[in-house]
Amino acid sequence: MRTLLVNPPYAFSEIPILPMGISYIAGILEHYGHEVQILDLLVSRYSREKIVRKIEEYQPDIVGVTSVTMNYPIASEILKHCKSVDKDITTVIGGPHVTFSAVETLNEAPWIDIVVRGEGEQTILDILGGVKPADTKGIAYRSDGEIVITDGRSLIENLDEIPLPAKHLFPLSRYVALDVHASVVAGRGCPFNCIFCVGSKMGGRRARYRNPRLVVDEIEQALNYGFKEVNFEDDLLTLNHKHVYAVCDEIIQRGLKFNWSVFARVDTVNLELLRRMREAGCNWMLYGVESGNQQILNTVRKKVTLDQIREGVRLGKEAGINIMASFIIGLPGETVETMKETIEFALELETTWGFNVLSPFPGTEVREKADEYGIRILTDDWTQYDANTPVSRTEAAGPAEIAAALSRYNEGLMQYLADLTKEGKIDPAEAIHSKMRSPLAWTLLHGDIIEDLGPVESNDDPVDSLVDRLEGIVSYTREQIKENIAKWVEEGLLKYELQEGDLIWRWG
Ligand code: B12
Ligand code: SF4
Repeated sequence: MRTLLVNPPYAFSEIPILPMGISYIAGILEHYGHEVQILDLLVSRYSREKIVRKIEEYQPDIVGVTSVTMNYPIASEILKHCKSVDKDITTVIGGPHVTFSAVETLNEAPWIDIVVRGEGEQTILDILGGVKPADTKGIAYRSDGEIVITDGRSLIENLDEIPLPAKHLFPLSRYVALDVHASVVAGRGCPFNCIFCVGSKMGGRRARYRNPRLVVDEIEQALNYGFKEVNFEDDLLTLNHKHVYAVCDEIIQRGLKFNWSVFARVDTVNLELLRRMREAGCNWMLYGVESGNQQILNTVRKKVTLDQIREGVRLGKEAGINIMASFIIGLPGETVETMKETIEFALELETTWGFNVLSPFPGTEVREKADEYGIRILTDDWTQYDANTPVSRTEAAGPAEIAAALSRYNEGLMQYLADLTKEGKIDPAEAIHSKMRSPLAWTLLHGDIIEDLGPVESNDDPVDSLVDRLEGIVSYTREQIKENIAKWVEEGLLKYELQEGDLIWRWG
């Protein structure tokens, strides 16, 4: 049985990261001797032709795709294209969006055969192993035109039994050229249940942890691939201090020097822990702060106080870790006044901040009980559920008020960064944690520009020859292009060979 896993595209602004979900799925398939390939449409141009070509070449029995809400429509379209080439291919979709909208998905997309709900490692093995759908836990499928939802699958008890995610099956040089971090998951689950999040519903409310040695093995592997930074993708790495110390000690003992970042809650840290994290290389921590209004924090069940937030930020700074405070606007009870309080609070924290707009994703309590929370959902156009576009409103704050607040947040952040830069305290690019990692790499990858070049006339220097050609194609200065191309060639990310005197370039 051959499986093709497809990584669907989404916007550069959301940070193109090598996805952990299908890496884990690919890892377990490979481990159990199944043939598996990845078609990565995030770091290359998306086209129907490319999908068709891949299906014709590889002839998979199963195609699986992952998605979050905002790229569910394109993920579904990918499976539609696959089915149109070969109707016998079994099409499978997983990830947080479809986990909580399995029936809707199968109703609206007749080309999707199976929805995998929740963790997918054992489920995909069952599907490939020929277990009858009715006996396969954690899926939804059609039987005689009826949608069947099977029993839920228990969460994997011992995460160390799962093989390492198969990052090597992805086009790694492209991710390294983008200068994005490598993802590592040290544990799964979160005991909290904030009403706008499905994190704890996906990973469970009892957190499970991986052996720190395996975690750091995976980090070493990523560093060997050329990644320079790591982000722990755990919902809440800082929950279990013993585990965090063990991971940090392992990093320190092995003498690994790299920067890493985490998501955290302000009430799960103390100075000693943060200092150890800093010592082990943690240089950014993203706190889910959400709002500067206590009533809203209480309503969304954040279970922290404004004073705890102040203290958490202060401790992070004292430990020498850059803090990103993450806010959501448009939460239940939001008014023009509370949005003003939030910006004042963000400024008071004297740190960088990021802001999202509430996206009531399927499976969240705020969507399921929208009326109770005074939230009106304005659209089910999933492409707008990017958490930057207002798709819902409160009684007192609609899209116009939310958009106005967003631009005030933006201006406030820019002003704050400008002040710090003026005082020589920060490098602004570093300060925004450089969401825009390598836009040139993105332009080249996203447009398949290198692939489409064909033979490049060779002059004395291969790098110069490529720069000559690219100068007319991308809108960057010659210096910017040359600096990047030279670096990528040196790192082996971009390669060339001579064919009849011309250069043929490709990503390594
Ligand atoms: C790390 C993380 C990020 C990282 C990395 C994202 C990435 N693409 O890898 C960053 C910070 C970049 C990020 C960005 C965003 N994120 Co995010 N993120 C997470 C987080 C905390 C962990 C995800 C993770 O790596 N989990 C570990 C892996 C192993 O689990 P998994 O992906 O769920 O995969 C398993 C199953 O779902 C299933 N599965 C998944 N795909 C497939 C496919 C097949 C074929 C099969 C069989 C099974 C299967 O099997 C996998 C293994 O068990 C989750 C919270 C959570 N716990 O889910 C939020 C979460 C996924 N993010 C969310 C959101 C909203 C976003 C953004 C839109 C950000 C924003 N603007 O707010 C962007 C979207 C980018 C994108 N396309 O993914 C939401 C998604 C909700 C939704 N329904 O859309 C979540 C659930 C948090 C929340 N708010 O509730 N995110
Ligand atoms: S927002 Fe963070 S703390 Fe709240 S449920 Fe989600 S992962 Fe847990």
